[in-house]
Amino acid sequence: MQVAVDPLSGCVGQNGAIVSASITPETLALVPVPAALEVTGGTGFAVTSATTVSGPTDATTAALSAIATRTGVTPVVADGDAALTLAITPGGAPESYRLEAASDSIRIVAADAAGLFYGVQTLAQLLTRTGDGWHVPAVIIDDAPRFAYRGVMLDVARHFHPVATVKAYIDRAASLKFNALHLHLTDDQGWRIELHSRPELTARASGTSVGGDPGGFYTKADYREIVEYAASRHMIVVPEIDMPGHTHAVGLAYPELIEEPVLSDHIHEVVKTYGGELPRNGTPYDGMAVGFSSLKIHSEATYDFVADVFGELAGETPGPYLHLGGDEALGTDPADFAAFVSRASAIIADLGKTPVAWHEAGAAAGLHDETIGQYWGFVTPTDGMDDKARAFVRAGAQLILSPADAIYLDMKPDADSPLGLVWANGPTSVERSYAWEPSDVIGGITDADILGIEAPLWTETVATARDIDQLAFPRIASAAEAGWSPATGAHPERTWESFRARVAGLGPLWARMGVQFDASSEIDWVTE
Ligand code: TNX
Repeated sequence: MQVAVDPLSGCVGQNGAIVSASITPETLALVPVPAALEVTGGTGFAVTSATTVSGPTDATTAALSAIATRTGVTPVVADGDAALTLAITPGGAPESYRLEAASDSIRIVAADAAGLFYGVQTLAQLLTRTGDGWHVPAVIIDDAPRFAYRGVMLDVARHFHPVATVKAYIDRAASLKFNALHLHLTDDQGWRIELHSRPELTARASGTSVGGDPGGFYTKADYREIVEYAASRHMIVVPEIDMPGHTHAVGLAYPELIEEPVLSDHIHEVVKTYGGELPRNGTPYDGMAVGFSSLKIHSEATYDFVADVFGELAGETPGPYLHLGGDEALGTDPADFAAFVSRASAIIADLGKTPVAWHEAGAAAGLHDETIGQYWGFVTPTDGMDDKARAFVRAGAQLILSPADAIYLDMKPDADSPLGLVWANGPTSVERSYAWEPSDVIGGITDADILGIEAPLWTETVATARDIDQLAFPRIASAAEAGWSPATGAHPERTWESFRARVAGLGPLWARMGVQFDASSEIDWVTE
């Protein structure tokens, strides 16, 4: 880890605040970079324990917590006039806000509660130590997201992660203005969500994780707690029940629903490389192979199961999306796969929810036309994956982009990393995680066709909260900027050099938040 100088090395003004003369957008640790940022010059604002704050209760609480986390200083809540005022004025773009910081006041005005929350996150990134005090430089920021959907995905099936870890990940993601938590709740290795309609799933299929590690599952109360915690940070939860492949665990509970495993060359190869046993029906699978399991496509009992599972989940999920998986169903005949995802997507739509599916489902002619496609191919598509993605758009729906060789947080950041995989052109450096432009990935697709972006973290090698931090940070910041900030080429700070400098300045905030980030040698980290 390299230690760099304080980027705010301007002169100290009267009240201990820094004169902004030396401040440029690159010296501010703002990620994702705001749509518009003006450094107005003059002294900034000094934050002390006498600073007064007023505004809506939720936003005030978020501001006090953000300021206290960053500085250890807790300002005073005031009614009416205050130095830091937070307000909602409806009418602007969803999630947008304006932040004005001057020597005597800071004002954040937002279009809605989410926008106000994001303005507060920006404020937390602006806070900088000046000697013994804390300072916000004099700036005017006008900010709004490029994409409506900005997601992170956590795979809690390959390794189970407890509620506390999920909440910590929500806090981390929300601080970077992500607004969706996709939970990959089921896979060959385990079923992680309690459902009263299908009690055997958690009773029989939740006990283990990859490598024989302990399993676990979320009770209904746990899931509610996650959903509510996410909502308090302006994030929706997108639950995924992966089907018709990735369903070995279903067979431990309901063997009548599952085909015999298809043991392809790939499966034998994975067993040879990583060890472990070949999958066997009736026995928990704790290896890392994919694509061997399938639900029985021609059994009506399968669709009763699908209706039970999504029906119960729909009632507990306030967000609009239910994810049906559909990836890597290599053990399912293609025509059967198409028939299955068509019916499963219709079941979800009939529940009043919008289906989401991995891009493979785009090949199915009968897929429900509202289904959102999630693209996981490479930045430069291979094997016709872009054609499958385009099919969702042709049907009138949108795409979530998760190009694996840029945004898969489970790829090794460098060859020496003990954590992570490399199959997606890995290792994926911080620079490569930044160097992609959403509108360039799928030919013929424009911003209007893109619902947003999502950074998945698969957890074959990820067993602890620290592992999550190590793989996600700092590369998650690249994903945040791709989802929120203007396109590369449409904003002067959307360059690797600027990003690299801004992320460097986030080190102290992340440290205060308890993020155990990878102190990548690609970044000249700022320390306090
Ligand atoms: C591919 S890409 C998967 C997951 C694995 C991941 C590991 C996609 C939709 N599925 O099943 O966990 O690779 O990187």
